[in-house]
Amino acid sequence: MEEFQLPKLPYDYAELEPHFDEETMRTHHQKHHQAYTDKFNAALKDHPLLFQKTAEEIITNINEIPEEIRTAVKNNGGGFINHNFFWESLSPEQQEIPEELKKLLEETFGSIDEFKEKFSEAALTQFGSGWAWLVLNNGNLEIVKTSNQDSPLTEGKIPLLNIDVWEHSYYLKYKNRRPDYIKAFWNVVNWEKVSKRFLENK
Ligand code: MN3
Repeated sequence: MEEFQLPKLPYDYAELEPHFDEETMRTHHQKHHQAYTDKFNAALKDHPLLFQKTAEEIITNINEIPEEIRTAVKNNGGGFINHNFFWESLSPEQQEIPEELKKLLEETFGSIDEFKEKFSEAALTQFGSGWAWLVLNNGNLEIVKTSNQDSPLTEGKIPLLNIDVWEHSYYLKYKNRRPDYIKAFWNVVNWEKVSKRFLENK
């Protein structure tokens, strides 16, 4: 039985400074993400066959998970994959949006600025804890929000980019200023990765 493991970050904790601070990155990864990983494994331990699936497969088909562990798996397995996805969506290097994705973003939202505005608005207006996402839904780009650790995968949508708007992702540096954290996010988006996900799933 191979348990799910907290992945290493593809950059150092301090590398996203000054946008995302080192202490937040370290706590977010080593404490919060580790806790989701541990609780996800704990929820699955009496159902060892589930360890043969990927975490994404488990969350995509959450309604097939035994009822007695479904909520724990949804919350902690969701937390596990949403954070994996978030870390990989970030980069210390400022990146341009690759051409094909850029074109579709412009066609869909009017301009890159309008896309960023709408995505930021979704992140800002997610009430309480949750995430904002850019997804592919039947080949169309859409901005969606999810509560808690829910994933668009459960609704059959393909995630391309996400932002964590749980307070633990910004409170140490930005206190209650979620808008400043969202603004900072645009400096650390890994557009190469977002584009790769888009090209693989379009
Ligand atoms: Mn988080």
